[in-house]
Amino acid sequence: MSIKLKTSASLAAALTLSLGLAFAPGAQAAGAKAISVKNAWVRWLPNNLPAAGYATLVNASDKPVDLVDMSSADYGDAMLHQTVSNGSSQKMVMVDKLTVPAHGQVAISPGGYHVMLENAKHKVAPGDTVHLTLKFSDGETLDAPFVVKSPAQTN
Ligand SMILES: [Cu+2]
Repeated sequence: MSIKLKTSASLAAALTLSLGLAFAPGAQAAGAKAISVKNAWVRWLPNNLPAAGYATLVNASDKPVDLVDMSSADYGDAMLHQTVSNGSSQKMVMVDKLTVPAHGQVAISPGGYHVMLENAKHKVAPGDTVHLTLKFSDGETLDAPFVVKSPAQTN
């Protein structure tokens, strides 16, 4: 009888332990960020002309997430623009939000979207790294490093 009790106590302890282990990865996933940034770079232009930031936003979660705001420690103004073709001419329009689809990605890339970077707060040159703070609709904030490239390094 005493042996049987001891066994069931061990079994209960083992069950508790395995449940604890089973829940651990879920807890980590809940704390992980939905959005990650890859291939982030800036096309630098001389003479204090506005620079353009490009990146791919990847959403690992099962819900769409919107990029809703951005700022930069290195530029006074950072705005999301879209290049729109209108027959033979092109113009830039402001973009209020950019949706990153669930388990998908969206490219901020030449000819489509760009982050307009104006009023550099200090001298920025090719080879530097600048930072953008990206804010998302799920409350997430990402500080993303962008590699600065000269026009000759890009296409
Ligand atoms: Cu622009």
